[in-house]
Amino acid sequence: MASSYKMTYFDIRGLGEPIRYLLAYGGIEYEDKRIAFEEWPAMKNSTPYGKLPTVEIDGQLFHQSAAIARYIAKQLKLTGDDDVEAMMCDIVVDTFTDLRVQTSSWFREKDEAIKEKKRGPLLNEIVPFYMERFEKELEKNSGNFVKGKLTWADFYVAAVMEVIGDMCKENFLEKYPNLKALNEKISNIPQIKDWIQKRPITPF
Ligand SMILES: N[C@@H](CCC(=O)N[C@@H](CS)C(=O)NCC(=O)O)C(=O)O
Repeated sequence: MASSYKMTYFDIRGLGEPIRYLLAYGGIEYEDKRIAFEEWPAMKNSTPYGKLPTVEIDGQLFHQSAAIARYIAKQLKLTGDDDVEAMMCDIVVDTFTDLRVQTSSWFREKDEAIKEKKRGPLLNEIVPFYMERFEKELEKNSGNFVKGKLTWADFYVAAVMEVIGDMCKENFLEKYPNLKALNEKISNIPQIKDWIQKRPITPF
């Protein structure tokens, strides 16, 4: 296990929160550096691909949130029991990312008229398309995504689902009981509960 972690991200939960959840779960100490949006333009070019989060592990700088989360999950034995289960975790995270990308692209739309026009299809077609399928996966796997086992896919979805709900100003959890139960299960893990209580309050 590495000995020093420094995460740099904006002062939001966003793509950083699954990483923060996993670090909290593992009891891994880290520096949670949050930069203001105004600081970002001057800093962007100093990051590997002009995006955050980045995580410095024992002095080495990494980017891509899912790769970082997967690495930490491996250290914590949260990638399932074999390569197939590890792939199943990736499939959940990548599929959830397909949904997340659509919601955040809608969220960032600057033209209010276009945004309003796209809100209906997003909430009434795209989100249910994914959520209904996630519900079935959870049902089939006794409440977790992969073979009834706790994996990083559960942490990832629990954290990011709240974020996309906040972006859309919709409480998705009320509509999808299996996802709600998963979210509660993860939120009630003592280390996560402790983190949620002390983390900065952010809009998403
Ligand atoms: N695939 C990347 C996406 C990173 C990403 O899009 N980060 C956004 C914040 S959530 C960002 O850095 N935006 C600032 C910019 O693009 O200038 C990851 O998962 O880390």
